[in-house]
Amino acid sequence: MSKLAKFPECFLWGGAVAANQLEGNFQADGKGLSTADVSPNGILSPPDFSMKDFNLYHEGIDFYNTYKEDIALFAEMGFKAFRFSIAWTRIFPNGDEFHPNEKGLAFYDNVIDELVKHNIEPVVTISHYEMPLHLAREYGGWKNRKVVEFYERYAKTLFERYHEKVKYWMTFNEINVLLHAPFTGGGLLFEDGKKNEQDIYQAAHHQFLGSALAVKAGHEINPDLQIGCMIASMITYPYTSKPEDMFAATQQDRKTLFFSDVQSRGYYPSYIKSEWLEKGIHIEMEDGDLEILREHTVDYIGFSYYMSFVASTDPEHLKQQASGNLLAGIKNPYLKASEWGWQIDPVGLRTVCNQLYDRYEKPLFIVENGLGAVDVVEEDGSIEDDYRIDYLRAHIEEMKKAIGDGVDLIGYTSWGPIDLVSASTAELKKRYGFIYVDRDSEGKGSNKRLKKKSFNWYKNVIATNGEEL
Ligand code: BGP
Repeated sequence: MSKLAKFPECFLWGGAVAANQLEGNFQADGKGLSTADVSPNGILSPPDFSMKDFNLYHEGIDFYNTYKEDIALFAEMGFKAFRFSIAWTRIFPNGDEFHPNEKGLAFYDNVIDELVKHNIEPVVTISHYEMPLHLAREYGGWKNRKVVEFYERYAKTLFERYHEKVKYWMTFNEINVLLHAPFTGGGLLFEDGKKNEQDIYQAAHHQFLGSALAVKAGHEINPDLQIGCMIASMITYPYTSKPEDMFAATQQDRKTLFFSDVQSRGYYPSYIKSEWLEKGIHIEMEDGDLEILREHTVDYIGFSYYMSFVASTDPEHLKQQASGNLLAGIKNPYLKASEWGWQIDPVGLRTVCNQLYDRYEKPLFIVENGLGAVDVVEEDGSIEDDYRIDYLRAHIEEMKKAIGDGVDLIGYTSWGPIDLVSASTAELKKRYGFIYVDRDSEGKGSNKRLKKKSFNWYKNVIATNGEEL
């Protein structure tokens, strides 16, 4: 690594959240029901339409009412950027309306103005793990081409309203979630409950179109906008140096890179066309679709990074399972894991940065990373989360090395700077924040905010632009 490696002066340090995991107030001011509102057991579980039971997503951490106080705390830490998502259903409650809900827009006007007031760059995810439930149930979700039009209208509404205040956008959070959790990723429901790849890839085509049309509209409205993709990066190592293991790792990586390949390069790679041919998958396209994909590629590559994965062709290795973000995998004997079994691999982040930059040669933005852990509040109210500091420090060190490798890295927004509802477990037990929220998985507690030890640590990281870790 070059000893001179430094974070650029304008590096976007901050944090990232998603509407459905913290706003609560799920029916306030005309908001419609979203797919997240009927996923009370987390993104990987099947939806429950009965809505009878308590659902923590409906309450979040009440950010809908506390955003001012919370943003003031982010400002105190020196945040340069704050990534959040807009709930589609606050703007278009059913998704297929012609006119947006002004009250929903008013909430985001306030959030954005509050950020701008504190000199925090707002970074907006247009769709983070949710869509109007009406579009899922009445239209079949993203497998229906009509949804492209609804999404385009929604995205345009946001660009028109916020293009002077918001420069950085992402079209879909972890777009590759569609393969692993098709209801969360695309509002897809299957009659027999079994995933159907034909529908999934058809929905992917529609999302790629929606994303490219959003890029087109955004750039027409304001050419300065930076509109990125966002993938859950899942770098895969071969378990051994056996050539077959290496090829298995390559194939597994393609499942993720397929999405950024299309969004960044603007065309379907030959490996996916071969796979579709082999599986008898046929994607319906209209004339002009491929031109749209080619002409409106993303400006930067956004990605989350929590862990790395392992591939093997040996059935014995396959038995050694580790859990993970969206996907379970094989245990890596060289790595320790979080309490939820996610394997901690800071060096993997450097490798991912290099892999993505080599492949696309576009700026990279790490928009999620962090450690989910159980935090304990001591009698004096302090929270000694040294484990979180260790995790973040190790990852930031590797980011610095990646910059030394020549990677153009523009920012880092760690996941959940304030505790919020977990996407996979739907609980408030797995916490990521620098700011503790006094609320438990049953929704009980004062909802008070407390600074963890990591609060001041991260504040100093930002103040020294990553020089003091
Ligand atoms: C990512 C999602 C986030 C987030 C994070 C942590 O995949 O984009 O929404 O929640 O993972 O996951 P979890 O909350 O399950 O620990």
